[in-house]
Amino acid sequence: MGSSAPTLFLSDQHLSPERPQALRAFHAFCAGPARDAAAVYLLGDLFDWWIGDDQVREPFVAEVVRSLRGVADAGVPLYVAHGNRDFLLSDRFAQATGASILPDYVVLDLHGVRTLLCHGDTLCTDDTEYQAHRARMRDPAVQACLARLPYFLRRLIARWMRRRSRNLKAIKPESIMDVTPNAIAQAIRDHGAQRLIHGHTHRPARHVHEVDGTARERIVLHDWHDSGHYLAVDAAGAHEREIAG
Ligand SMILES: [Mn+2]
Repeated sequence: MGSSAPTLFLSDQHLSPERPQALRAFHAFCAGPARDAAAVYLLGDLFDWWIGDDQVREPFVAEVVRSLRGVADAGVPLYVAHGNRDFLLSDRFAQATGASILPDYVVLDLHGVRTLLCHGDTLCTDDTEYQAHRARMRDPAVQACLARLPYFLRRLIARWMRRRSRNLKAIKPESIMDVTPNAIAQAIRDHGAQRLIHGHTHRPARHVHEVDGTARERIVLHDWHDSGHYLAVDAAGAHEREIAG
């Protein structure tokens, strides 16, 4: 792998059997650009739902695991962050794919730019209802309880939660579901970051934030609703790329 190989960032594929186009684009990504990368960072919500690592029994998941394994076997370091949909991704998934699961915040030195990575949901601090739900779902006792339930029951709960989240989204003001400026400034300050890369909001854009008198860049990753998208960062800068399904 030459030092010129780009590092790739992507998020919000929301893979599920209902989204064959996103699945095709993701397999194309794994078979193509991912293999020539210096590293690949999946920044959350790779799956539209994840009810435990025994979900690999679903055929579409088995195929995704195989594709990811191909990337890892090609010698490309592979990292996966939890999203708000797939926060139960765990050790067995990591072992099967060869990926490492990331903590909520990660700092990288990318060609001299101190870069902070996260999914993005922790930055939506105005949505107090969601943050309370998130804290509940991250409680190890709650997760242990869930893990003891039979598969079909977890699947039903996940379906019910997705419907509930859709209904809540319909009645919440748009602004509440976006990241809040204070949370961005705080995260940048806490990690001494020059650049922040995140997904989650499905509002792809590049922003400049002035924090403590210095301009910092914030790149919001594209979701995979229409086609596949990733960000390629090399010594020359950060570039948006598209991959068809
Ligand atoms: Mn998300």
